[in-house]
Amino acid sequence: MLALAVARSVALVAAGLVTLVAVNPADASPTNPEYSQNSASYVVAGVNDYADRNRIGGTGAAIDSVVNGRANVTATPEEARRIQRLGYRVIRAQTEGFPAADAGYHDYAEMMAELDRAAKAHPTIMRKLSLGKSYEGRDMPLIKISDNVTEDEDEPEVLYGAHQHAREHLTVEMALYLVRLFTEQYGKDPRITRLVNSREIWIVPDMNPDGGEYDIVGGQYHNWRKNRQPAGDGYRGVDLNRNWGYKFGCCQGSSPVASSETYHGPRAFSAPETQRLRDFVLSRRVGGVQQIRAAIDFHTYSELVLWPYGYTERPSAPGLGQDQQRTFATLGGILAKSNGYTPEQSSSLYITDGSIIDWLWATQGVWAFTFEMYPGSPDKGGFYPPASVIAEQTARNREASLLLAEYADCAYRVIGKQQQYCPR
Ligand code: CXA
Ligand code: CA
Ligand code: CA
Ligand code: CA
Ligand code: ZN
Repeated sequence: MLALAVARSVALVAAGLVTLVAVNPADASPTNPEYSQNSASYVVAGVNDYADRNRIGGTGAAIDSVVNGRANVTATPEEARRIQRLGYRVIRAQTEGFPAADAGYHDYAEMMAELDRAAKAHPTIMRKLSLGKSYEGRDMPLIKISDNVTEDEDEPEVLYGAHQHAREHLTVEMALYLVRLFTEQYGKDPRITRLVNSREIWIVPDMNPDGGEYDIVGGQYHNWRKNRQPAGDGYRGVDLNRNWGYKFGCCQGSSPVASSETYHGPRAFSAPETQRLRDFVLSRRVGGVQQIRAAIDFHTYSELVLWPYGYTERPSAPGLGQDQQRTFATLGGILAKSNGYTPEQSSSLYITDGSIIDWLWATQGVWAFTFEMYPGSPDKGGFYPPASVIAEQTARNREASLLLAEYADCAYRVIGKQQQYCPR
């Protein structure tokens, strides 16, 4: 991103725009409150000379490029009106969806349509439900896949979650892949059929629909991570993966500062989105027994399989004895072997407090993993790999996702302690 910004500045200098203070949308800090106020892309026609460019720049809008008398600008609605009052024709540029080159990704509307289509095509094994609404009022879809899907059978339940972090769009594709895998291969692939018959599979494809839509507004990326709730001091966004209620804000693994990328919010579960998923998970306690036994929370990027705890470097800690730690590490190793990721305790990456996996394990006893998906390094696209990698990089987690569902009956099997811990 830095390299791109430099290249663009050079282009601006070459175009004679040196006197403009052009804010490149790529460098506009995502935590700059001015920028956060719904800037969008516009095309301004009739931009022929230096004076035109300066008049437009003088409104506060950022000129991103000028080609054949048309300027592409990033502007707030007020700045766009100012340009119009100067007598220019202002056209709202692409305002919806991913940049054209990445159209293979699903924006929120496309994701919902895909889920509706799948539910309609497989009504006996799939239901599309809702966790409730995000801060901005978007429905947060919840998918259940199982035979006898309208019944609550006494079967191990598994949870796959995606997109706590707005810019990690590949994770939504991962969730959609799992929906297609379990529905389309049912009755065809015996392994999938067995899992759908003997498990209750929950998929949350979009934990952060507001952040995800904001990240692609105007058909360009904004490098946004958090949700879109006002955070104080004119800033927006709580880091959802620091807002969970176990050891919240305990250990310098998150920030109390509203502008921070890892702002944990004023209190645990202050974000509507974490509240929604928390309430759903708590609703899966039946007779005091949590039905969800295993979970993967998908993120990008770094190609890692991570397990609790994130808040401490100690391998064992309250609620995580030696057998539990060995089970996490062994199962994590098995999953990582299947996808080629690196397995490690989450805190060996860096300390995090208030993450979902710490909460799922410590308070609900769920064998919870974070997967950091493709790419392994920033030079392969970072948070924005091209849509051409979607098929391969989601299928890459087929085996790990199935293994997790299979081990959900008794994860202790991986250390040979099923008799002791899962008597029947
Ligand atoms: C992570 C996730 C869960 C527990 C510990 C660490 C990594 C994750 C994060 O910081 O929340 N990394 S990411 N996806 O780049 O934000
Ligand atoms: Ca069932
Ligand atoms: Ca059940
Ligand atoms: Ca069944
Ligand atoms: Zn993430």
